[in-house]
Parts: sequence; structure tokens; C-alpha cells
Amino acid sequence: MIKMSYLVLLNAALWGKTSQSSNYLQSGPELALDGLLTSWTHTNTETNPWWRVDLLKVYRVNRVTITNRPGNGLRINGAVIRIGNFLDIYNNRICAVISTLADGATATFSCGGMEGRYMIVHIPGDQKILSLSEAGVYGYLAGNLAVDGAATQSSTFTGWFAEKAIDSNRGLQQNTACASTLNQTNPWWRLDLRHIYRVSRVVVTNRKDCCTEQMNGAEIRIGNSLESNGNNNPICAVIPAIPAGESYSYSCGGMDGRYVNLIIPEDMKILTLCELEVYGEGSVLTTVQ
Ligand SMILES: *[C@@H]1O[C@H](CO)[C@@H](O)[C@H](O)[C@H]1NC(C)=O
Ligand SMILES: [Ca+2]
Repeated sequence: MIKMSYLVLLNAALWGKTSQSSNYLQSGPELALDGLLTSWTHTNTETNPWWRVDLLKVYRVNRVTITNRPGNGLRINGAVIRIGNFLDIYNNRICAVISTLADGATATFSCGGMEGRYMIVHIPGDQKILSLSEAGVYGYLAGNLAVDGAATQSSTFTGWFAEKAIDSNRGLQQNTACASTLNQTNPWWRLDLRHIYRVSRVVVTNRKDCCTEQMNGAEIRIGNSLESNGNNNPICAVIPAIPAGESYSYSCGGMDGRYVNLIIPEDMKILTLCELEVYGEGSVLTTVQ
């Protein structure tokens, strides 16, 4: 038996909130996300009907999938797929136009990383009905993943809590926006992203006011193990030094992990960190056998 791990790109639409221009009978907008090809959304016959999913966060959308209803499939002809951040659907950019799609068929539309919180399907024109059996949105989370995580560290210098390195404040105005350990052996800081991500890069900001060497030699480690407090996970990079108040980006080339650690593996060291940002793919690792 081969045991393998692989990344399953989740359909980001699944946790989104749906709406549409009108509901014909009980055919609500959520029926495009119930996984069933035998149920479909259905607007009234109207001018410019639309369907929308709010992904709740901004994604870089690589592709959209649309499954047509099993009958009357010609109604989809001319439907427009848009991605963007605007509630006014026509302000969002067009990813694709569906010329035609066979009854019950699924088509994939490449959106090339268009950024948006909303994916909209609409049909321009009068006397139109919009029906979708299923819709999918696949892509990457666009923002800093760290802000939804939880931080902890090996020890805390008065008031310099671990969370201050994920408070979206790089601490350049006041150093109270930074985290710091006590002077100790192997000081470490850990971020729990709460889900497994494929990390493309980590951005680390050093303090500006003084003591810039309190980052030197820190290893950035990423993985899923909490062995040794997560400090045995694979290394993405070692930070030789970061100038005062600067933010350095470390490319991790798609390391998979839920935990991101910084550790200085030395005696009598203080680890100080003003901000740590994580960027990567919003997907989940699944183990199958
Ligand atoms: C850490 O403690 C050692 C031993 O007391 C001391 O020599 C060293 O200067 C301290 N480091 C810092 C950065 O305070
Ligand atoms: Ca901060």
C-alpha cells in the first residue's frame, strides 16, 4: 500500500455566502454549493439575473468551475464570470464568458490569479433565467496568513507578548508592537496558522530603536510537528541579520506546515521580533492511503 500526502485545493466557494438577484420558488443560491448535480439555483425570468458567492476573504483566483443544470442548459449561454471586491457586480473584472455549455457539463475557466472576495455569474439581457448546478472557486489566499493565527514564545520580557508579532503593526513607530523573550538558552517564537498551508514566503521585521542583533542567527522553521515545541521542523532560512526597522522576505518555496517557528539555537540569547507575515496557498493537506 502506498501512503502519500498531497495537497487538495479546496473549493473556496464552499465556505462562502451565496446570494442571487431573485429566487424562483425554493431554488436558492446555496444550491450551487451543495455538491449535488441534481439541484440547481434558479432566478426568476428577469433582466440581468446574477448569482454571487462571497468568499469572506480576498483570494487570487486561478480558476472557476461551473456545472450546468441537467436540462434547459442553453439558458447559460452568454453568462459572464467576474472576480473582484465590489458589491456592485459590474465593477468587478471579467474572468470569462460562457458561450455555451452542454446540459449537466462542467467547464473550467482560468482566471490567471485575479484578486477578489466575490465571484459573480450574471447573464446580461432581458427575459433571462440564471441556473447553476454547481460552482467552484480555486486559488490562493491573497493576504497575510499570520493574522488569523495564534502566537506563543519560550518566555516573555515584560509586556513584549508573542502576539505582538502578528498584530499587523511592524512596530516602526513604537517598539510596544514587538515581541521579545527573556535572555535564555534557545529562545523561540511560534505561530500556529491553525490550518496547514503551503508557505511561499515569510516576511520578518526587525525592531528599529536598538538591539537589532536580537534576531541574528534565528532559524525560520515550518512544519506540522510540535516536537521540541516545533523547533525540529524543516528550516526555510536562517536570518544572518536584519538592519534596524527593515522587513526581509524569505522564500520558502512552498513548504507545507501549520507551524512557523523562529529559534536562535544558542545560549544567553534574546529573541525580539516586531512582525512576522506569512504568505502562501490557502489549501489543506490531506493524507490518503
Ligand atoms: C544575557 O545574559 C548573559 C549572562 O548574564 C549576559 O552576559 C548577556 O549580556 C545577556 N545578553 C543580553 C542581550 O542582555
Ligand atoms: Ca507587531
